[in-house]
Amino acid sequence: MKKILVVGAGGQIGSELTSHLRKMYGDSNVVAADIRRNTNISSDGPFVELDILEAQRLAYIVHKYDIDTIFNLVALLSATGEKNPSLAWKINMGALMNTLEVATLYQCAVFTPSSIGAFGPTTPKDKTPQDTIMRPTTMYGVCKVTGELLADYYHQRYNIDTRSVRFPGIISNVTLPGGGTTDYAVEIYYEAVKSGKFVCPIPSGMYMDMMYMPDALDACVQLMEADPSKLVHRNSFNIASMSFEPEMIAAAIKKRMPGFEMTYEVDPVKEAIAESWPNSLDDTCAREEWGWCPKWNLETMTDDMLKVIGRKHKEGLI
Ligand code: AKB
Repeated sequence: MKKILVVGAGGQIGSELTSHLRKMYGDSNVVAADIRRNTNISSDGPFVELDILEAQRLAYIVHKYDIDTIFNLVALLSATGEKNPSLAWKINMGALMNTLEVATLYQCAVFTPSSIGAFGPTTPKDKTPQDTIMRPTTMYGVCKVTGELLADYYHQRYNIDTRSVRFPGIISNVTLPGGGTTDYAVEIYYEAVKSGKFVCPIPSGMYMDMMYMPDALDACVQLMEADPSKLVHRNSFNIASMSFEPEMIAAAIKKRMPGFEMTYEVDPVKEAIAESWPNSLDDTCAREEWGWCPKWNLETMTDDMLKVIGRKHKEGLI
């Protein structure tokens, strides 16, 4: 990767991935693109306004900046997708198709994330294997499975270097997620710091895979830098670092903030989505094929999240 374009750079993953890549590859070599200007990512490197559904503008930007790698992070997430399935299909698939077409024109490598949402209720729930039943029941999941197949198709048919991971819920402290089923695992830290209380939309006992942002960023870079001859799979790899249910994250916070209290007001849409997803993934293939090895767990992540969000709160930033 020498000249990188991050599309959807203003989002939860995009904003941190852009800074991470700029530190590794140089500010001027990482172009951030988003539908609207975002001061966090436009101040220390090139920024372009881009609606990814405009394929010609995407092609113009790739050509202008001599891009060799595109990270496509544009997506409507699972809960929002269920509110407006046709819009989710239009944006999620439109973004990917345009990325793949432009990548074919300019011979770019492409990273586009899949998700635990690619699985469904008939998938084995625990230690979900890499290659298994994928019959999702959400529009988000339908887009993710279609996306995996499309990215593999462009690799086989046009020799485009497409690679991807199935992200779990990503927990971070820079940009808030929006519209996901796993968002509660971010919101709980903010509410703990701001009010000492949290109303959880996910029922007790509902396990989902989660990951701290630094591990997610490492996964993106490590996979895109991996030796292609070692990759048996491409689109997309199971990756995992921790799996927990709401009581466990609440207990980790309570250990550090004894006054913290969590109650439940379950959101039936999120409950149904979470119920259809795996409890935990088996990431053996990612470990064997490109050396995936997460560093964070629930305890170390909770220490860091409360420290960073606590500091932001003291400074009046949240
Ligand atoms: C969501 O909850 O929709 C996302 C995901 C797991 O892909 N965070």
